[in-house]
Amino acid sequence: DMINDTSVAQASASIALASDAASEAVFEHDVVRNLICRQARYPDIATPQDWYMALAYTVRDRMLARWAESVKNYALHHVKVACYLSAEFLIGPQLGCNLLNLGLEEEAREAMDSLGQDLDALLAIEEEPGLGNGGLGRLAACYLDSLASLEIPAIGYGIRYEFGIFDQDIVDGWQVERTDKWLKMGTPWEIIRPDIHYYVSFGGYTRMWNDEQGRLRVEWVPGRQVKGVAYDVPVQGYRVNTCNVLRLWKSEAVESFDFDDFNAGDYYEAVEEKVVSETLSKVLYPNDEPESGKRLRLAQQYFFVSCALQDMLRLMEVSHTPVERFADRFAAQLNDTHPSIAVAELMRLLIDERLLSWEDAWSITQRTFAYTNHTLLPEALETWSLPLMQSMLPRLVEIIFEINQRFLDEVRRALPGDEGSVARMSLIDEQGDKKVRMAHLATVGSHKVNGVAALHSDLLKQTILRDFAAMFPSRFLNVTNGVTPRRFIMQSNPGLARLLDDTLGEKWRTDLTRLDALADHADDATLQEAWRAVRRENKAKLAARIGNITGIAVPPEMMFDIQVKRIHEYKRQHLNALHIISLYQRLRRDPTLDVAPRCFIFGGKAAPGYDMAKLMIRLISGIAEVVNQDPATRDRLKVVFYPDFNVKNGHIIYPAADLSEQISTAGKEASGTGNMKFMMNGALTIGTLDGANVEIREQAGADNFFLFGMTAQQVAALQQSGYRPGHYLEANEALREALDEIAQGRFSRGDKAMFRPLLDNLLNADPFLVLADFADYAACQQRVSEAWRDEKRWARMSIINTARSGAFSSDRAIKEYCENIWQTRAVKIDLAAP
Ligand code: AZC
Repeated sequence: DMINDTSVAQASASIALASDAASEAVFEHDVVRNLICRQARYPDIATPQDWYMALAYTVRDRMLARWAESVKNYALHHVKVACYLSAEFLIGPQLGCNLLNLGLEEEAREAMDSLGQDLDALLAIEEEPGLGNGGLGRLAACYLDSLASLEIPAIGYGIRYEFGIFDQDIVDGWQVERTDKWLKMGTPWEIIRPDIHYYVSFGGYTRMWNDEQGRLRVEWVPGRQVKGVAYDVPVQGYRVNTCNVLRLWKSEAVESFDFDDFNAGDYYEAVEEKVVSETLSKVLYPNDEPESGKRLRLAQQYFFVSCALQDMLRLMEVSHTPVERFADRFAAQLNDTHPSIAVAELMRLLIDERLLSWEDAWSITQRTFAYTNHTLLPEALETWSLPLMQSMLPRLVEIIFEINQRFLDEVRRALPGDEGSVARMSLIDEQGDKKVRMAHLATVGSHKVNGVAALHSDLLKQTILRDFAAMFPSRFLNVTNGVTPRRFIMQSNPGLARLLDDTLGEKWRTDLTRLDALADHADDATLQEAWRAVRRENKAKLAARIGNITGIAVPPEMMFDIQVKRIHEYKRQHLNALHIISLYQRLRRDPTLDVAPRCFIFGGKAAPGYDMAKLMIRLISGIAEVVNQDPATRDRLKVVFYPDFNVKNGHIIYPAADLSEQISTAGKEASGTGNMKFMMNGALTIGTLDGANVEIREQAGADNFFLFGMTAQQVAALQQSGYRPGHYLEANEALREALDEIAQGRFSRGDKAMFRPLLDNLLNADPFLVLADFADYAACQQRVSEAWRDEKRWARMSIINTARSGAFSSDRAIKEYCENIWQTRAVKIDLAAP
């Protein structure tokens, strides 16, 4: 009723708006109130963790009022909602970005100050939810930030892993994994919704029957069921009232398990089933490429996707919208193939449970889904063994078969007699053990398919999805990745943000392309001096942190040359390492050698089962151990392996980089997003023509980018013609010496066997052409050294890199998704003043 409605709106607005400049006292009061009412502590005995929680709840309250208002508006206006389906959301620490987006940072700082607490210290104790591996998961988080900031109705759907990506320790130079404990102290950022839950079936069999209307129906009689419960994380837009939601599913055992119906056998087996149910959302698979055949991984994928789709159908129901209009109300993006079983699951829900015809269901499905591919690496393309899938998801396999049959009929009509194309495009790989090709399922079930950088999208059409691109050319497009400037400039580099405000005004904060105007001032001596001052401070901060963590003293005047990302052969950390060794050798030989003093910083996790990547970490540690204590090079060369690279550590690392290493073998890195974070913060890039590097160089200008290496075409041609790493070894003495020094045990405390696998691999196979690109890389690094000597030139190049980074805002990317794929529009959320 009216009176009630008004009072609710007023209450909500007053909670949300309690953060006006005039209400610092209210904020402070709310913190103390939360300290008592949520932590049951008075200020005099509260721990820093208590204060953190009290502050976080105070911030959260203001978001929840906005969230309630956003939800009400979406429902009221029957708007289309973008649903981002992703097995990973690497959202990073929450308090700082929520304060920033709400515009509450100063207020919070002052309030905590008068309570005798230091805001920065409280920010530092937050454990980040590591619900992702790397680029793909972090991209999903940047996109949620942009969606909310652009006021687009959106829901992120994923998994609430109890254990996220492991924490990394370095012990004796080796990576040691420790389980992540992000939930140990509880998290203030989630709202549990026990009322929002769904049942997900596994195993069993299907049977056909005729219903009362004489329709032939299929029933899936599952072997067991799992319950998915919604855990909601609010996603606050920047300086707008929009607050969207990230809905993560936690698996639980169903309350009442009927042994007879489910043939569970006996009591103990049933108990075991319960344990298995709760295992589903227990842990994130720590690989940045799929681990084949892992039953639990497939179960996780189906689990969260089924919960998400059931949730979307429920939202249709509560807003009294007929299911036929599903695709008008939802756009669902498949973040890689991990959620691609959604294509078959939506068909199942529409046909078996909502009784739609195949044709109607298929039309809805194709109009709803779109698929983003994130990799061309053949070993990373997800397939599932058909027998495994049949035993776990029998009904879904039937539907996949039907999709395939109808699709291949279409192929045969288009390409009569071309059974080669039929076999290549089939959703089932029939060679050897039969497998379901998830990328094919995603492509066939979507109306749009995109790659994540221009080069990658082109290669996608030329290689793994070539037949599909030929048959459905208008289905394919590119959306180059982007990153959020809120977290990666404003939050993590406040000094730069202030300088940008002073130079350009504040409009760049909501329209990053405005940074462009900075280029006009690139030679301005005053700006250059201020620019250098900001960078010096950022570097001093990182140097201090490195000192604390590793004990290595790094002078902030050195060039900070940084490579942080997952450790992988295709990313070629070992190319960087070989160059450092050869530089070290040159410096020892000629102590007067005129090269820029440099600190090489590495960070990144290796998949626990990826021995070669772990050996690469050991090599870098070994080089650091030798180089850092050699008096001959002490002031000129430092090497650091920064342990446990994650979002939080990224905040201090990106703003301190002079040089960003983006040196993957051309054609292998789909986009990269770290490259963009570095660029925004004023680092220059040394890189190959790979992924988004190509566009970064276009934007920055060739003069402001250090390019080296083979092109993707040259890489393909060389590999085709029979690559011989030995050939490059013979031609390059520095390279021979570097490899030889490793072989002699120089970086393994005399152990000549330790790096044998790495050396053998480079000498005999070198699948990522490290040796072929070495000479050009070393020459390019020489140019970097020379450029560094000219302070003014370097400052100019740095300023121009930031100036041209506007194109790499995730706001730009999200606008492209909205316009070209989702057809979703912004909805303004107003808060009635109390
Ligand atoms: C990554 C790609 O390797 C990277 O190039 C890209 O920038 C990023 O996705 C976002 O598009 N892929 C992954 O991280 N993949 C997984 C499974 O983690």
